Amino acid sequence: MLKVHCLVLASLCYGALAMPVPETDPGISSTDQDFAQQYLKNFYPSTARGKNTFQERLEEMQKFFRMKVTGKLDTDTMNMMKTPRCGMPDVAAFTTFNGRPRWQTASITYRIINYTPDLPPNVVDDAIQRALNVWSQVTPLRFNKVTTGDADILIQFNPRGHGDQSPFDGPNGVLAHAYAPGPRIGGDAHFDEDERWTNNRAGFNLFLVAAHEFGHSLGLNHSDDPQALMFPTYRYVNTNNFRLSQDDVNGIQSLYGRRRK
Ligand code: TQI
Ligand code: ZN
Repeated sequence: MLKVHCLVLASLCYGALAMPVPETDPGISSTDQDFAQQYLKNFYPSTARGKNTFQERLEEMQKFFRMKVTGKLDTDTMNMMKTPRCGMPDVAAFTTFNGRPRWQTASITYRIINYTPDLPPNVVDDAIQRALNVWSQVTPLRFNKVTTGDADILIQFNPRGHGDQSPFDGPNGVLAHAYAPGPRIGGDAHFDEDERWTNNRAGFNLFLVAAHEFGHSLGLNHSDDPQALMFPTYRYVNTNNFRLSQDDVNGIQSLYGRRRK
């Protein structure tokens, strides 16, 4: 009976805090738990899945330090938290491809080889142009559309196998892929025609996915900043006043510099 009572009390105490009851090894004191909670709030202010629970932040931290991701406050994790550290958050950041491939000219051509039947062609044209603008707004890069012959960035919509080494997989799963800057297939962006491409929050928003793919076409690999366009999970956001995250801006400017005023 006494034991049950203690449990109820303990959960009542935790209930008063912002985060749900953390799973914790028995050897860890409540002072240490408070310490851990404050540590995670300070250094993991936003998590990948965006719910910012104790467990999510703890998992982010364990991942960051390349520890076993248990989501539990174990002694190893507690020891890491007690290790003297810098006061800045453990920010996730952009990455580039190996060798930092990038376009050697600021003037880049693109060509839309074919169109998805999901949207009127002018809507596709517009989504692609806006997706490229996202990147040209913050760099010296300029994108010129061509309708015949070769181009740096060839854009196409296909289902399944489409002549490269990476066939698409039907609805969902892989939505699209793009190649890092380079000759021939380098820079090209392929969209899976088995997805439903839209201009809104239904299906997959072509502008958002294209903007992400063009990040790859320009030399950005994935970011582990959950707010970044280059973060590797799809998340619909309002596309009217779309803004790159600071991390995406830092990434693309590390390759091409800032926009000249
Ligand atoms: N396609 C992957 C992507 O573009 C393919 C891929 C994985 C890739 N790693 C890569 C391409 C490294 C270039 C470099 O990320 S996907 C999203 C997001 C995909 C995913 O279909 O999984 C978007 C395509 F971010 F939403 F998950 C577009 Cl926006
Ligand atoms: Zn990607």
